[in-house]
Amino acid sequence: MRIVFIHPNYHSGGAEIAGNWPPAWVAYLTGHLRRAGFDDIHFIDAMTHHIGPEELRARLAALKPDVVGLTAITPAIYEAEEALRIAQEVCPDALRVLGGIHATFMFRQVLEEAPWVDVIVRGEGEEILVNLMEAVRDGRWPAERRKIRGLAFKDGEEIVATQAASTVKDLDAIDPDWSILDWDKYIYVPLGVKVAIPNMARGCPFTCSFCSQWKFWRDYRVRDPKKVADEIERLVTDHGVGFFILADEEPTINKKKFVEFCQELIDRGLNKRVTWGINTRVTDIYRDRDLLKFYREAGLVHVSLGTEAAAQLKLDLFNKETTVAENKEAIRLLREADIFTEAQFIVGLDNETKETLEETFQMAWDWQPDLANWSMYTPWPFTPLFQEIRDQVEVFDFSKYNFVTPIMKPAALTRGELLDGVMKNYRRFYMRKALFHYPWRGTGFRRRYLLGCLKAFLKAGVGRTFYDLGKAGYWGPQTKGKVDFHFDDSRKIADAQMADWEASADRAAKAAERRAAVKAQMGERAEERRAFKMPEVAACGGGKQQMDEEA
Ligand code: B12
Ligand code: SF4
Repeated sequence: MRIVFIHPNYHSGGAEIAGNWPPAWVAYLTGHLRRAGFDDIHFIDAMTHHIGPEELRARLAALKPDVVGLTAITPAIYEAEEALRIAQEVCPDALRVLGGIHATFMFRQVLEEAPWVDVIVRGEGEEILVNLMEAVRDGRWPAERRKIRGLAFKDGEEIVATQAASTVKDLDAIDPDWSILDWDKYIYVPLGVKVAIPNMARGCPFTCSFCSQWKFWRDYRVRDPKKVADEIERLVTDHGVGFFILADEEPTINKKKFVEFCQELIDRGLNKRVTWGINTRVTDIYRDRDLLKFYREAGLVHVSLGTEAAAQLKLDLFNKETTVAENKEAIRLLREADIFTEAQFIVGLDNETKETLEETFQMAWDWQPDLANWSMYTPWPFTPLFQEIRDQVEVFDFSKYNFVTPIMKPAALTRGELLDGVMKNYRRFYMRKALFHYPWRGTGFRRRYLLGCLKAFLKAGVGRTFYDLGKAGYWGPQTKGKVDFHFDDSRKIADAQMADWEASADRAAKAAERRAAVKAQMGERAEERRAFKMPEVAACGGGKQQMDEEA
């Protein structure tokens, strides 16, 4: 049985500017399928290779798959649907499968707008896909499809969602097959080396209101650090990987496992062969203040922090459970340990003004991270914050839900002014860094890395791919009144999806209760922390944040 995975050809000028990134989902699903005896698996990375419809058609015609599987984050959904439509034309007998975060939550919308999608896998793919493929192989599909957990499909006019599958409890049973990828293209521009995105932990115990990740992965689980180190060793030795980022939402929350992982890299000498980065929370950083140099020794060179908002007001709205003072302190601690810091800001809510945008710049400059990002608030329809502000959402063209397009229009700004304000922040921040900081910071790795980051920014700036500026027609402040984001106004929320939301209002209320409970818990922890240091710190997720082994 031949399975062909396709990563959709979607692009938006944000994180992509740092290079071509290997799609981890393909490696993780392929590894699990191979273990279950499926070994005729192929992969087309239409994103990295910019493969358009005609070439995709030709590739599928040549491969003659029995199953075609696509992934989609929200902005890539139409590209993924289109690729499956092409598959329907070229290989009509192949089963068309869609997975990933968007279809997991928006399956009603997707099945209504793209009825040629045969089946949606909801949630983590490894176990559900194996069950599905076994049913297909053994001739039990479609007769037994209602018995397989974690699926959604159309049965006549009825949209059926089978019982949700549990999360993958034994993460150590997952053994990704990274050899499915064609490695030459996956280069991290700042360092000029091959890059990978392994996954050590899944889930996040926090519940930030703008974020969909904690809902997607549900319970927090960590792999055996030795097994993750084995994976890194294979990536370095077999595929020449020189840099990786952990795909995890929260790799550090289980401090014990994270420390074990670092120790393992050091013991195996991998810290001399590969450097790496993580996204994590501010609170974990100063919980681990005495360990940061050890993390650096293990090869951790880049930490991206969800500082999220300069104003405490926004931090509270986002349910982020951190304070502005904590953000500044975390960055200082990382700098001291010689780890690069990237501060992430979310802008573009209803109450954004020129002044609040300016504040974020002043904060960024005051904190002095090495890199700063201003992301546009994007109202993922499956998040609690969306439920609260949904009457203000006018744009349902999901292809623009990409952190770089202003989906929301602030009351006091046009979308063009918002984009212009963000660009002004980028220009000032990176001009000053380029002139006064990057060229003069050390002579070794640090300087090379910072200049490499600058190179990535410049390349994207010159190519006008940065922030999709070329597509929107932004050429500087003088054009802010003329930018056009080309929203497709015909895109609306499907009736079925709308009905589902109404029904989920009740569930949202329960989630709010849960958030309140977590917040109360955080308050207690903050109390503990206050008792031993940093009296200015209010509520946070630090202190004794480390989770139980069993959790
Ligand atoms: C690495 C990464 C990237 C890489 C992409 C690498 C790549 N080629 O895939 C880079 C840096 C390029 C990137 C860019 C962007 N990203 Co990104 N990225 C991530 C990150 C950190 C990890 C993704 C990952 O590999 N996870 C691990 C794998 C194993 O999980 P997974 O992909 O979800 O797959 C599992 C399931 O979803 C399911 N599954 C997935 N696909 C399929 C398919 C089938 C057939 C089946 C059966 C199952 C299945 O099974 C898998 C295994 O369990 C996530 C955040 C996170 N921690 O997940 C954000 C994230 C995915 N990114 C996001 C966004 C918005 C973007 C950008 C639009 C931002 C920007 N403008 O730069 C761009 C879009 C790029 C593009 N052209 O598509 C959002 C998506 C939110 C949403 N609701 O859609 C996320 C969740 C971040 C966030 N905080 O919200 N990103
Ligand atoms: S800590 Fe990060 S991953 Fe977790 S809920 Fe908040 S934003 Fe999402």
